Amino acid sequence: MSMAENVPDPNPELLTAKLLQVEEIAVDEEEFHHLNNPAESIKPIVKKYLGTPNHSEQSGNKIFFSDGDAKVEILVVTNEIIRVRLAPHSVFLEEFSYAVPQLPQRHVEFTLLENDKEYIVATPVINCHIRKQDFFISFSDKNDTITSSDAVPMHWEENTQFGGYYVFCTKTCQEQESFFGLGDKATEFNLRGKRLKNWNTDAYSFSFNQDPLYRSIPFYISLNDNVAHGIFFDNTFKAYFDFAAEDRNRTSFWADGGELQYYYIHGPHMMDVVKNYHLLTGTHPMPPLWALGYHQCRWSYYPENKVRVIANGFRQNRIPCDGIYLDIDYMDGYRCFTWSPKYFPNPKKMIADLAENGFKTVVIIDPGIRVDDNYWVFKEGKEKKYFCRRCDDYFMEGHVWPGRCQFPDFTNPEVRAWWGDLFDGLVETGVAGVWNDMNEPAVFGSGSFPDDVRHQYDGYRGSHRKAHNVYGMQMVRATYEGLRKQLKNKRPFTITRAGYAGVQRYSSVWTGDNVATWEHLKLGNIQLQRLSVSGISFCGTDIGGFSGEPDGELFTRWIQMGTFSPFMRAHSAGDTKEREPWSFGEPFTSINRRFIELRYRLIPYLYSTFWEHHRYGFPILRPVVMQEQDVLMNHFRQDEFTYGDKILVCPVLHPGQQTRNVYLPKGKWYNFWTLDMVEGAQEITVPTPLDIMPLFVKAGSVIPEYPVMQYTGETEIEEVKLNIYYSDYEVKSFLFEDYGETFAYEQDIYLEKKFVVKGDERKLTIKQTMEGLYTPRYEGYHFKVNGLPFVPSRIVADGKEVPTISSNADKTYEFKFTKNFKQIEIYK
Ligand code: MIG
Repeated sequence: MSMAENVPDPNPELLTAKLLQVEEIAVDEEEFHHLNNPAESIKPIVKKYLGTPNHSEQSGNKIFFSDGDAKVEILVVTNEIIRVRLAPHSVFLEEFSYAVPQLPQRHVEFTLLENDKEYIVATPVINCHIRKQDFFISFSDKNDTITSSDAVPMHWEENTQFGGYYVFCTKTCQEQESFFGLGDKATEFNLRGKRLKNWNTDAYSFSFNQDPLYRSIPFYISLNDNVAHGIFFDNTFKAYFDFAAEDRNRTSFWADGGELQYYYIHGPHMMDVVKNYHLLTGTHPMPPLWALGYHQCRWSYYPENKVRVIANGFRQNRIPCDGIYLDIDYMDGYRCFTWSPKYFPNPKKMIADLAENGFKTVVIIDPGIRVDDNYWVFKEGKEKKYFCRRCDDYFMEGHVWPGRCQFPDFTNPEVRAWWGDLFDGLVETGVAGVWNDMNEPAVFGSGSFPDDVRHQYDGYRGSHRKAHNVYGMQMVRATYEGLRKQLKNKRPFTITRAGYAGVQRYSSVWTGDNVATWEHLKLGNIQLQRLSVSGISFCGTDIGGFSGEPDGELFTRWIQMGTFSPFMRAHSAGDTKEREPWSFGEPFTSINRRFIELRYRLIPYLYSTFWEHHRYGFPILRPVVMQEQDVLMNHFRQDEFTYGDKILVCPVLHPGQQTRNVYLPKGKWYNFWTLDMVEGAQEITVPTPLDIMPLFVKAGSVIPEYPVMQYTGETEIEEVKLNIYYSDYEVKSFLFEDYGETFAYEQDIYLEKKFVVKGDERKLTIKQTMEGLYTPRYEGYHFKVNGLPFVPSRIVADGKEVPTISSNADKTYEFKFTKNFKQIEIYK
């Protein structure tokens, strides 16, 4: 029985029915068999369930349980993370994962207990229970709250065609349990009630609820009764998740092959789960500062003169921009690593001129290599046998942009090293970043590679069934590692369309070919929040929508939301009208400029948030439910998020919208535009004229700000502005500073500043502490104090009276002092 096409059914009632049926057939057939027929003793292929665990043995952090045939391994990874693996006939696959290159090396203490009913593996934080009666595995915390438990024992079914097993895990779903995560899925933020599939797919102009999309991130967060946990099903095969869709009491995940292997990651807060997921799969490296600016893309800007005109357009219109992209038409017949002699006769000169004008050039590179014996990349790859092969040993050939192509096997480390070195020419020409597209992999006509394509898989071998979902990740890994080598100590910038869990270690992502509709604006908002809690914080949408035509209003609303996307790039398909921030005329141009300027003003804040992500595993965008997971209503809020932990962003998602309801989590907030203070834990209605997208700042925040520049680093920063928002309770803020473009931070060359703000009716105190080895060049801060409940009579900084305080009509106060201050008191 082949189930490759059909979704295997996790419903145990149905399973039992099937099982009975098969057994009946087996009995019938028996009558026709000769007595000595050796096939007689072969059992029919049915789903098999774990029996009863009768034995346990321990080796280091691993404990094994067996039912006599199948074996289960429980690995204590950390106090909060336990991994579960199943081997149907007791033979585990060799340990290898692209997602988890190395398990965290931490000291863990755990005990193995046993009573009549169960075995218990107990860490100081969680217990893993293995029930003796039926091998059910469950997890609980130290309050004896069961957070996750099997609804049926883990099970599997043999795959006679390919070998291996379809593997299944089914857990109990609670009445009010919610589910989040899984990467870029184009559906509601809360995944309860959905069944979804992971199989990287080129999904041009995808629609709401279309599945699968470009990425496979088999990680979800469950939240029930204020306790969160995560499940990371580290399996690269086509995989399925059913969040109480088929049966409201069950959540299942299963895959077409590979091992049933998952990590249970304990909360209790969603933030703890995400941080621990990052501990397993890594975080984004620090981006070069320019990558946080505004980027302009189109399919395609060419010839060279067009690129120059667009670049000049930004400077003439005084709209900041750091990155300009060259889509496939810059190449010679779409051959990777070549330039069209007709359209780009002197790319080095063009890139140098652009750089002079403050632009970084990013070029697209696809995986398909044109079959052409006069093309060196093809020749080398062919000679060295670096291209993917079919099972019967023909090369994997398919049509993509260059025509007939072969495809490097990026799962081979030698191929990755070769690929990385191919970038030396582009780097030498001045290219600053690389955009990897079509790496699901996408093939015209057939969609992707056939299942039988073989992959080296870092020595562990596999068919395309196993390698498909990691192909894109390994491509961008090769790209990133190559660039990192070529750029010496400079940070590369990479962006990829496809990816698997852990892809964040090598790249940023965009959500692919969206559409210029209001629905897609709403969807993009959800997708970015989802990517953020799924490990991929450095993400953005094609601002304006890739296909179709936005009007000025939609484009401007998208720019507004994009101002708060960790990655901010406008992009459009070639058959659409010009789409630069000034293309729609006034009032749109001015509003777009104002928001892009805001992006640049907030760069030190975003950069600090990025550090918090890189170093500590916090997501950059945080959905409301992450702020207040104890409020059930918040499990369903999906159109607001915080940018870092201080700024609440409420995108305007409807045409002609004059007002918007906003939910403010508990605490005190300042309306960014009016500076009005608003109490949280309530919904309010705020006006949303075209030039306003509601933004709120948490009371007590210190928001660092740079002067507006036309591109990052245009001029030396002479002073950093600190926007202080009064609070009567203590609030901490951070500022991270370093060179912005090297890896010196890996040698601890950076500065981490901490601010603590606290006020009462008579006084506001701001304290600063610093750690690190970096010294910024600027000397002073320019303070702007918002929301003071009194008129300040004097300000004392490190014991000295501040001579000049200027007061503004909106009751804000400004003054200057050295960047090295320790404590400032503002007195009534
Ligand atoms: O088959 O390179 O998603 O951003 O502009 C289309 C051309 C290939 C798809 C990408 C899109 C890009 C386009 N690419």
